[in-house]
Amino acid sequence: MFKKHNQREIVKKALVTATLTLSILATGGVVAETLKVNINVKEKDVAIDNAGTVLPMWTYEGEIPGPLVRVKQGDIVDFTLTNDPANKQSHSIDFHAARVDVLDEFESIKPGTTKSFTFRADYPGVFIYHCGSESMAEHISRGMYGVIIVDPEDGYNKSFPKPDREYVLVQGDLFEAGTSADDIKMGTGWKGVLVNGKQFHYDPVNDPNATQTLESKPGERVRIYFVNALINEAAAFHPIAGIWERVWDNGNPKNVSWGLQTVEVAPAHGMIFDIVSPSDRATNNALVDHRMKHALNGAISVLMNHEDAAPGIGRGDQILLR
Ligand SMILES: [Cu+2]
Repeated sequence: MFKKHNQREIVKKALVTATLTLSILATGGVVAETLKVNINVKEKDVAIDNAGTVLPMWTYEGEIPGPLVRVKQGDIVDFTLTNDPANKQSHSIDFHAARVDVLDEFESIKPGTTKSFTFRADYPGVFIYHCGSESMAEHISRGMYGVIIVDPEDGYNKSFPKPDREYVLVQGDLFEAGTSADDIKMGTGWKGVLVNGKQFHYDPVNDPNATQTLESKPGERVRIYFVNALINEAAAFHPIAGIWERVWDNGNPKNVSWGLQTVEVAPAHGMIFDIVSPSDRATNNALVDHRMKHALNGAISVLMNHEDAAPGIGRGDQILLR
């Protein structure tokens, strides 16, 4: 039924070992693709700040967040999870973009085993995936989360315009090393917020070790795919010195809001935020989780809007900056 078409890498930097097999299925003029995605779970030491401080984390593909998966609405995801034989824990994956059986597809698997399943990405938007194994609080907060973007089958149009730049921002928790699963669940031992795996990842103002910022040219439409992987708390996402031009709840083009300042993003939820900077001058924004204990413990990202913005940043494989 599915005709093998060709092979290419999905977001080459993000998906280290995952490969993507494209198949074309023509049914009544509708073209869907089957995308093969493989993700390996690795328990390993990972740097959680710009100074290179490492902690023992649990990861998808050794990175926090895990590989960015991007498909189009209607595509079939042919997925395989591998729990590395060197791991100690059972792990699993829960794709919020999938409609399946929690007891089947999302079951936990032991080290040295694999689990394969398929699902069709029926709803457009930006979705989290995460580990659902016991204790879910510990597995998520140790880094087991990532993002799947499902681009709408209708593509871009006047009400869902094509962005000039795109960035993925994922917030996750940081706990003291050695915090028990019960304490993590209740928030004891909480230290701060990781943005794409590091505190103040893109904030050289608050962290002299930060080397990256988000960038755009004045007047460009910048689209932020924001996912909140904090286990217990909502994020209050706000662009300091700016206004969200449009916000799409869950990233679905049908759920549009205009001209918002601060938007609550529930735990394990995602939204799309567009910002358009003034076109006649260079400006900077600080994209923050406006809960002060979040912002001041890591959840600030600088967006620089200037003529010298690097042409490749916010495009292609540079929408999730490692
Ligand atoms: Cu896990």
